[in-house]
Amino acid sequence: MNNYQDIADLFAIRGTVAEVRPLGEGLINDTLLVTTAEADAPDYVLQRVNTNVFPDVDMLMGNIAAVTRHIRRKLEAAGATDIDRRVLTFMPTKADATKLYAMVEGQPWRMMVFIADAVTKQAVNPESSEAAGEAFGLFQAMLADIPEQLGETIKDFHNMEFRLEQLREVIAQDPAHRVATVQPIIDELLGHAEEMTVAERLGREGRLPKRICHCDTKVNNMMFDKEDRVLCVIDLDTVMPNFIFSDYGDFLRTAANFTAEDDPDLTHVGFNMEIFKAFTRGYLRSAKSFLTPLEKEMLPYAATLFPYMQAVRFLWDYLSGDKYWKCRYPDHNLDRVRNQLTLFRSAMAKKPEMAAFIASL
Ligand code: GN1
Ligand code: MG
Repeated sequence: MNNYQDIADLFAIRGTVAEVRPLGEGLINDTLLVTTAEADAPDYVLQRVNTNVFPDVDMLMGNIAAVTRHIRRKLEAAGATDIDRRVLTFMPTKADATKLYAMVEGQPWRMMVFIADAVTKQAVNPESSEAAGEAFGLFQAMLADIPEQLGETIKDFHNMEFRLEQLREVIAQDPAHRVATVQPIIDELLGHAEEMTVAERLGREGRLPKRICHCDTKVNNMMFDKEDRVLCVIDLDTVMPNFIFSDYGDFLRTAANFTAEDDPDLTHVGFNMEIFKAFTRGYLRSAKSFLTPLEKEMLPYAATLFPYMQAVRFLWDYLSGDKYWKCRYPDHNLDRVRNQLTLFRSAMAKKPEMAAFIASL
């Protein structure tokens, strides 16, 4: 069965399928829009789960079911209107009402309600950063008391000790014979290893909790309505327990860089304090309900941790022979490393200014 319409028919949706066509400008044809014939039935998004990245589909969809159910209850309790646009709704299969995905020729597919009259954004300005900060903080806040124990959909995804271990291993093996060419970068990164793994140590000492995080907090992972208000957070595949630094730090890594993460012109790279301030203001507004003083105090560390972690991950891939990230030219990964290392240095230099701003709020 490779007809999308047949796949769509496996799900217990409201209305009858009228048409299935690719959604968005992505080249990969695994996200589709399913329109229904009836005016009062919603349209749907049909999506294939990438099992190379997410091998445990049961865990993945179990997490998503728990998260969306919990947020829905919170919104209902708060008397929110428009709940179907404020949280994603995944559809059960016809064969098994407890299952939110269907296997088709070894590939898992899922179906969710399409959120009408909504847009995503690619770029941020201070205004949308503040809205994003508030929305991601609210997302964490709503999930702070989720009863289910969520699984790690990508094991050790944002574990800095693990990422450094991976780097040390590939340095020892040097499979692509590139270690000698990047020794100064290796030395600089490993020189910060101790201070950048402080979260893992505090976690072991029981001083830093893991909470449910989104773990892919880019501005294009939220939907806005026509009035530019945030409707909801999407792309829930990486939702898992982590230190809250994941969502705070990774957003700033992408949004507060003056340029793209692979810009080879390092004079463009730097940490943008205007975006930092706006995002932090929004985030603290909604996250203050659950953040501990230590978590709050460590937010500037989080802003430095993610450029650092990304530099380590890109360097690991470069030394491995470019196996994880797609490269458009031979030293693409090395340009990414240099870019993220430059951003890391810039963020490190601004840590005192960040701390002063947070204290002033
Ligand atoms: C990957 O594919 P994308 O852009 O959503 C990576 C992130 C990195 C990012 C860097 C599952 O995300 O962790 O920050 O590349 N996601 C995974 O470009 O590894
Ligand atoms: Mg993504």
